[in-house]
Amino acid sequence: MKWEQLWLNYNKTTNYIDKEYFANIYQMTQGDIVNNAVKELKMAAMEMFGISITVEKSIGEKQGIILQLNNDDSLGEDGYQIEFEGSKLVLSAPTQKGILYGVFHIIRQAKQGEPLRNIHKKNIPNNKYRMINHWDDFGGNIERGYSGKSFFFGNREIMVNERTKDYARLMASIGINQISINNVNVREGASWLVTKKYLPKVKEIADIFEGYGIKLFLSINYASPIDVGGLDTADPLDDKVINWWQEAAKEIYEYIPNFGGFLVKADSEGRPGPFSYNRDHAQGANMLAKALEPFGGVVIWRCFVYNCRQDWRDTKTDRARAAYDNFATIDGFFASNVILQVKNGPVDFQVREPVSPLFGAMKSTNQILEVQIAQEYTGQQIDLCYLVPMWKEVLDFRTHCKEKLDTVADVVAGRTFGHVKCGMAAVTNTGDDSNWSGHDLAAANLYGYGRLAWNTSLSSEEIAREWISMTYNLDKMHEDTLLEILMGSWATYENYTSPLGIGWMVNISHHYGPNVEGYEYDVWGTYHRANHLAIGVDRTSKGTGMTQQYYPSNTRLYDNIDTCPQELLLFFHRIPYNHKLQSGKTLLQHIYDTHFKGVEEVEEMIKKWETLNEVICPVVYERVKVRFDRQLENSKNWRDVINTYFYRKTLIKDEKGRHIYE
Ligand code: GCV
Repeated sequence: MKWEQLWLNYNKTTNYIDKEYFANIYQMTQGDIVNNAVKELKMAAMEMFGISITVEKSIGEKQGIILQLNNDDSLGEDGYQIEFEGSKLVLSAPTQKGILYGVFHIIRQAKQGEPLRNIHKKNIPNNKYRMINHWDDFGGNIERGYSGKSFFFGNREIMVNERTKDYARLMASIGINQISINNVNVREGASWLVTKKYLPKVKEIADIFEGYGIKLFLSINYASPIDVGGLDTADPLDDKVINWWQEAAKEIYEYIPNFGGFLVKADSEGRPGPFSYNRDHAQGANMLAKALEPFGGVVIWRCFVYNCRQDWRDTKTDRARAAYDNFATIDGFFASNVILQVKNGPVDFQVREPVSPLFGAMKSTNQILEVQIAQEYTGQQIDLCYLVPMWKEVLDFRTHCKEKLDTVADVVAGRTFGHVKCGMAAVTNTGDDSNWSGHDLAAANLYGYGRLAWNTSLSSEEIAREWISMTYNLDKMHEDTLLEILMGSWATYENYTSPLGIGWMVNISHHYGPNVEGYEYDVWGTYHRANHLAIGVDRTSKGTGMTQQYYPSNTRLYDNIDTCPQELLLFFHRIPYNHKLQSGKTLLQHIYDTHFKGVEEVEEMIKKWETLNEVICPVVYERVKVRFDRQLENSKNWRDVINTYFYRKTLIKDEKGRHIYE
């Protein structure tokens, strides 16, 4: 199957002021990564300017780009510096990786038509870990995948080909430096990936990744000592188990010396874990950490641990409390090469959630923020939902764990508590579709995640604009149109789906389309408890107490119905339909209005897209158009299901007299 090059499609650029720099490369350091960096420059120079680059190993007279190592430790492992010296642009870094990132920066600058002299001198990523998680199954399907099948696995075989390389290039170009290739739900024989049955082939992927500065991780099955090793236990304190993992780690590093480590989903949604042996998660994680430690590996341990066999009649257990309840009390007990991976919200990647109270709560534990690029609950890459604004809100959230440097961005960058193993991870939206992400515009989320993980102070708009100009050749007016489409899309999606942070009104299992009571009487702990008078779960100090998991000023903010941000009102409070919001509207009228508005906004988006008909290539234009048509149908369905549901519950009519089905 053919695949596209996304933002690395270096189409012709005319009149670029600094193109002469691309004529000569002075490559002062050799190695796989820097050689790949030079290949990128060659490709870009040829495709953008028709220039065939000359590469020399010593610095000559002609205008050009110098690539060299430096000793500037302040740049860290991945940072770089770009300076001008006479007719030369000097790109230097302490590592080859830094040079690779700098090269992609130069190409980005040129592709956007920006003069090279505007490049900032030093560029150091905010986050040390900028990770991608694949939920690719060994059989080739992708859990929550909406863009085809896996390009790593098919039929329990590992695939390594040109696409693997193009993928590594794409990821490196946006600064990704760690990738876990298999699903955290380790099944279909994927437990065996850590054994010599598959390691030679995993190594082939790891080698390609390494050439682009990326470390490979594997998701592991906590019960592997039983399922693979034939032991009778996976108890982390059992010597046989400890030994089994130590031997497994040794073998992995014999094949892949640069192996990153393990990603672990334990005691979650049916996955095995230390709870089965009455051990806590620190004991569970530390055992693996010890096995990896001699080789420099890390354990990334997910905090998505909750009771998924709840009784809907039980109003005491609150799933939103679970991650904090399970982990905050064991802060300080984790080994230094364990990193806890925390989902952005306390529940599960809904279109609107508060920030997880675990951020800022664990002062002595490395933390990674996990977001979901795959649009499981946000339209499944059929509906458009540009997610960078959501991630920005999460990163900018002030935890109040300290007076200063207390945002989530500070915590996961290590600025708050001085953690060194931390950063961001994201569940990817890629598959083997020719455009990688199903919806062409969903590639903005993939691109945006990488750029944001590198530099959390970039704005959503800057990132969107950059992605547009890297991907399409549009004039300013059309670029603005596409920007507007992207920038409004999260709010639009939120408008026509579940209101004010209540979440979950989706069809069960596959999670697309409305089903208001789909999860209501089920076991997953995701209840809205609507009756004819009110809706919502009281999570305040008077209710489940979940608000008390935040630092006091946030507890107060959320506890008080008058100060609680409106968009989270139904997450934290149980509210009667006639409650007046700050806008002066009743809750019910707000629900009706946003749902009518959401559909109108989709219609607007489509009109805007249609103005791009002549300027976007026909294949892409049509692909997106087809998805927009489906989105319109979906939004109408949501509007009508939600409005009808609440009308039937309350028998209160829409003030504006619009049509609501009875
Ligand atoms: C990989 C949600 C998804 C699951 C996913 C899980 C997780 O529950 O629906 O498909 O499993 O999150 O993050 O582990």
